[in-house]
This record gives sequence, C-alpha cells and structure tokens, in this order.
Amino acid sequence: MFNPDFESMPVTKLKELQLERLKWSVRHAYENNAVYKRKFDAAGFHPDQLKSLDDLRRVPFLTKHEMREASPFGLFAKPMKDVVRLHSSSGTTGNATVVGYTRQDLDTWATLIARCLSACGATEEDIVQVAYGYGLFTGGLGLHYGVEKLGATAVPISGGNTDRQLMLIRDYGTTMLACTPSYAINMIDFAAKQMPDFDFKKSKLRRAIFGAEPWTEAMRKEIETRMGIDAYDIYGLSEVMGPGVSNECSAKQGLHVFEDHFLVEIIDPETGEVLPEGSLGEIVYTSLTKEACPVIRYRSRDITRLYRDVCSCGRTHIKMDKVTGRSDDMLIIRGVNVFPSQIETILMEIEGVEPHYQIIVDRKGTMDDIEVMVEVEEAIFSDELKVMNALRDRITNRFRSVLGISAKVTLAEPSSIARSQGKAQRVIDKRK
Ligand code: DLL
Repeated sequence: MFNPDFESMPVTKLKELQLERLKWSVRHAYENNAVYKRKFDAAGFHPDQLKSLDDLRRVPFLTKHEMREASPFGLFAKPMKDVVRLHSSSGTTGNATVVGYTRQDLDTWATLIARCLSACGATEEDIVQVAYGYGLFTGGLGLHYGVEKLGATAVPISGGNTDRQLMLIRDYGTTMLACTPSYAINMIDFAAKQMPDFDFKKSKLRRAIFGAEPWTEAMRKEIETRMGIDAYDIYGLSEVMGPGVSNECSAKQGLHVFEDHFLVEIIDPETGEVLPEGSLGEIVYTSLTKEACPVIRYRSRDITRLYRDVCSCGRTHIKMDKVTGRSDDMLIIRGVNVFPSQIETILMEIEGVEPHYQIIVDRKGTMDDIEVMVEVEEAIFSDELKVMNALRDRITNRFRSVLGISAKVTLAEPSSIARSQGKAQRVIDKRK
C-alpha cells in the first residue's frame, strides 16, 4: 500500500476522520462559493448543523446541470491566483465542465494515483506507458504525476500513434500500460494486422490500469489473455478529481473508494432517496479535502453498488462494483432496460466474434429500434452464407433469451468499425 495508515485505517477511525473533514469541506464550500451558499441557504441548511455523517442528508444535491450552468469557474472556492491547473470533463453528455486544482489538490491527486498503481502491484521498478490522452482530459496528466509520485518511470506518449506505442513497449521494456480498455483492444488488433513480428507475450508488459469507460469481465479476460497481462480497473470523473477516485486491488472484486478523500452515497436516481448499502443506484460524491473545486453531494449519474467487506488486500475502504454504465447510457428498448455493457458481455461469449462492436438506436414511429453491429473473424466473414447466418441467429437468440430484446444483428467485416484512441463510442443514438 502506498499510504497504509490511511488505506487500512480501522473503519471507526476512518468515519471520525471523514466527519472532521466533511465539516471542513462543507463550510469551505459555503463560505467561499456563492453558488453553494445560495443553495444551502435556500434549503435552510447551515454548516453549523452538521454534527454527524448522517446530517449530510440535509444538504441539497449538486447536479450536472448546475455544474454546467456555473461553468467555467462558478463553483471554484479559491481565487484564481491559487488555482494552478485547469482540466475539463470529456463532455460526452452535454457541454464539458471545467475543473480547477490548487497545488495541494494536485498533490492529493498524485498521491491517490500512486495508491492506485500500488494497488495494481506496481513499484518504483515499473516503466509505465501513459497512453491516456494528455491535455484537458484528466487521464494523461492524472496518471502521469501519480507514476512519478510512486517513483516509477513515466513514458508520456499520450493516446494514438499505435505503431509507436508498440515500438516503445518493445524498445523501452514497458512493464505497465495505462489507457482505455478499448484502446488496448485497438493496440492488439493493430499488432496482429500490421506488425506480425510483434508479440505482447514476448514483451516485458505485465500489468495494465484501464478505465475512463465501462468494460466487462469478459473484456478483461480477452485483453489479459491476448496481452499476457494482469488488468486492473481504475475509475474516476473530472468533476470529482479525475482518475483515482477508486481502484481495484489484488482481489479484483470491486474498486476501493478512497474514503479519506471522498464520501460516497447511493441514491435512487428517480426519487433521490438514499439507499442502504448493497443497493444498486446512482453514486453521489462529496469531496472531503478538495480546495479549488469542492463537490458536495454531486450526482454522478454512474450506476453501481457499494459494500464493505473484509478484503484480502487489507484495505478497509468501501468498495464499489465495476461501473456498468451511466443512467443516461441506459437504453430503453420497448420498455426493457439495457446497458451497453450487457450487450458486450453476450458478444464476448460467442466464438468467431471480435471485440469491436457498435450499438445503433433509432426510433421507428413510437418504437425504439436497436441494431448491434459486430465484427467477425476474417475466416468467418469470407465463409459461406450459411455459416454467417447461423452465427447471426445465435447472437440474435442470445439477446432475446438473456436480455429479452429483439435486436437486429449485423455482422461486419473485420476492421470496418471505427477504432478508439480514447473513450470508445459504443452507442450511436439517432433519436437525439
Ligand atoms: O474518464 C477520468 C478517468 C481517466 C478515469 C482515466 C479513469 C482513467 P471523465 O472524462 O470526466 O473522466 O469521465 C468520467 O467516465 O462518470 C464514468 O461514467 C466513466 N468512467 C470513468 N472510469 C470508468 C471505469 C474520466 N473504470 C466518466 N468504468 C465517469 C466505467 C468509467 N466507467
């Protein structure tokens, strides 16, 4: 562990620390930001009323919409002279949100990423190729400073330039890869097609830290087998900090949320009611130490579950399930709720199918229509029509029996679906 005192702190002590920090954070937001002051006043809440962690329920939620309205700097609680870096959310839904960091915030962030890398088994001996995009996106620079904080070696290549990525893995002896899982699949595909003499299994690559988008267990297995590595999940969101809000440990059963810096709740996305531990719902974040951009009860729209168990890694921090999607990614197909990740799981179980797919949603009259396009192996694509038809029927039947939806399945030629260098665009929603 990078910070054993904090990461394995007994839960009662951890809660005491959270309460102390929560009081500071809520007061900091109230006293130094006009938007928070207005919201708290309107809800009849004053920071003096916060006596226990449960009192947080009296505080109003902060929505993505409010964040955007306040953009660029309306939710800052420090003067610009103290803000040393800006980043922005990727803006997948609506406009991007701008976030700021003080020197202290950047130090906390780097420390939390160092914790994540350590949780994946990395040490200062590792050479970490940071293939998340550098720039306003938090992935590249976020990982970068964490690698340096750990004392490992950062290779700041950013996303793209796939041939160069592979050359550096070989020439620099990269031991760890940091990128989106979809970009890792892209690298595997590129190597197979364009660099036949490149073999991941002969490289020094041993582990990877993948995140920034949902990815299934089936996808993990696929990448681990093809690259000959151990792959871990890193989660985060710009509004709350960037990558490093939570990370998997050696147990690979859920992601520990760094509770000494973030307080988490699960709510019913429809009613806003706080749900008991173990329930599936929307995760809500409250920052406990952030200076420039505190978030108080921020509704992330990410859907997951929280639970505290005795983890084999020794960390005491609460765990969240792998995020399967955001509430706004959920497709409602003729009344049936489907997440793209459920479609991925089915596709990855079927032999002959490649891990490249896209989901197209449209509305015909009043009915939602879904088409799943998936690439198939070269040999199958050039095979007889009979083989193709049988494969298409198998996939269609699995969608019907497992998810209860009837989807049009299109088997696509190898390499015909756009490859990602960052976050993959899995869903094309023509209804919007
Ligand atoms: O994606 C931060 C990040 C960078 C995380 C690199 C991990 C690695 P945003 O661009 O603001 O920030 O997007 C945040 O992406 O609310 C989730 O919906 C999704 N997301 C991020 N990590 C994961 C993950 C970065 N491991 C949004 N699994 C979040 C599933 C993820 N979804």
